[in-house]
Amino acid sequence: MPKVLFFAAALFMSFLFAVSISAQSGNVVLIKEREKQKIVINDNYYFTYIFSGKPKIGPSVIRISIFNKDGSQNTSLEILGAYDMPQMRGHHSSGPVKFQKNKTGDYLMPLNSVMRGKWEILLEFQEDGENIFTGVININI
Ligand SMILES: [Cu+2]
Repeated sequence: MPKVLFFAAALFMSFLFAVSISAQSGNVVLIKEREKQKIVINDNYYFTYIFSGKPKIGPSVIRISIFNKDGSQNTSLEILGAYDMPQMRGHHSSGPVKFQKNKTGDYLMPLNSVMRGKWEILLEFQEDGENIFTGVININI
């Protein structure tokens, strides 16, 4: 029974996330910057990302570092992530996952790519519970 509840909750959460993303789909930024390049969140913050190794089938990790405009590190924001294959949407969806902060203040999310092809990673940055930036990174496995 708890397992059923868990799945129901997970489904509901992914539904909510999908709704919240699509409601502002006009504002989803296509992130073209590559690993380690600066990506502007707003006037106050920017971030960089890096993968643990080359994208390939199997588990990996995306690591994000957030910076204030003066270049100092910021650890006060929250990041939600979700990944999926756009050509078979929903089949390997991770659902929304909260990035976990590590000791050095970077934000981590595990990825698990189970097939070759195009994958998208959706990122939502929040400040005090409010969405301040939504972006998508496309990768080829
Ligand atoms: Cu697939």
